[in-house]
Amino acid sequence: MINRLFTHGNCSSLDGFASAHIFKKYLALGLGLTSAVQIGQLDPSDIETGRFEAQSGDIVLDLPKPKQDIFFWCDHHYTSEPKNKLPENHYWALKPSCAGYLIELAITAGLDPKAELLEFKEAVDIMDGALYTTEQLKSVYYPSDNYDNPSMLQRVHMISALIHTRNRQFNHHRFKDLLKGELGDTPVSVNNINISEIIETFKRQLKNYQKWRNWVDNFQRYEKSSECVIQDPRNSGPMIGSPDRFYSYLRFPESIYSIRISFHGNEARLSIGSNIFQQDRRKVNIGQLGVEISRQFGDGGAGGHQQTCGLTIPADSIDQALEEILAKFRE
Ligand SMILES: [Mn+2]
Repeated sequence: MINRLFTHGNCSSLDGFASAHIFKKYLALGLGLTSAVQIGQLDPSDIETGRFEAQSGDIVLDLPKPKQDIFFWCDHHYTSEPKNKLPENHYWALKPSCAGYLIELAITAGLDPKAELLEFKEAVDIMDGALYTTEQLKSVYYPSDNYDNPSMLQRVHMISALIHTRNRQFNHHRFKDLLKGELGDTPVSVNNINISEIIETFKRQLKNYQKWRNWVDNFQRYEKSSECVIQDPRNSGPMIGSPDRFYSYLRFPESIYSIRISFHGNEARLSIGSNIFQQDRRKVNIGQLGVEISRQFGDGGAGGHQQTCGLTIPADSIDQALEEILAKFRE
C-alpha cells in the first residue's frame, strides 16, 4: 500500500515542508513503511471543515488531527491540543516546530543525529517558533553584503524562499519535486538546484519584503491604548511585495500585539500576533482569542499558537471583530 503523507502546505515558514522531509528520511522505515510515501499539502481549514477526508494509512503532519482514524499524526499547534488520550503513533506537544518535534521522536526511536541535523533543528525551531534575536531576524529579512558563508538560519530561509515565490502553482510543484526520491540529511541539503539559483531566489524574496514594508508604511499604525499595531489595507490598493510578518515589531518596538488583515472576496483573513521581542509583557493567549473570535464571527476554525494565530471571518464583520480583539488587548 502507498501511504499518503499530508503536511501543512501553505504555511509561512518551512515547517510543513521540513516535517515531510524529516518523516520520510528518518521515521518512515522504522514505522514499517517500505514503499513510496505520496506527499500532499493541506491547509488547517481543509481538515477543520471536513473538506479533506482521511484514510486509514494516512500520515498527517503540522496540521490538526482529522476525525477519521489515520496511521500517524504529529502536531505542535496550541489549537490542536487533543481532548482525549491519543492512539499509537499519534503525537502532540507544545513545541517550537513540528519538524523539530519529529527529529526528537526519531532520536527517541534510536537515530544518532549528525551535527548538521541538530543545527537544522535549532534553526527551524527559531523560524517556526519566532524565537529570533533582532540580529537573527535582520539576517533573514534584510539583505547581507554577501552569502559566501550563510548561517544555518539563512540556509533554512533560502530553502523556504524556493517554495514561497509569488507563483503559487510553481511553489506547489517545487515543494513536491524537492521531496521526491532520495533525500539529503536535512531539508536544506538540496542537491538538484544549484546554489546560485537558490541565492538569487532568496535575494528576490528580500526585495519583495522591502517593497511590502514600503507599502505598509503608508497605513500600518500603532494604537497606544491596546498596545497593538493595526494593519488594515482598506483604501490602500492591492498588496505590493511579500509580507514581512515581523516588521511591526522592529518598527514599533514598544508594541505588544499586532493584527494584520487581508481581504479575499467576501472573506477577511486575520493574522493576530504578539511581539516576539516582548514575550514577558504579553498577557493574552492569542490562540485562545483566535478560537473565540472565530466562534463568534466565523466557522470556529482558527489555527495557531499561544503567541500567534490565523483565522477567516466574513468580510462584513471585520469592524466588529477588530473592536472585540482590541478591547481584549486593552483589558
Ligand atoms: Mn509548524
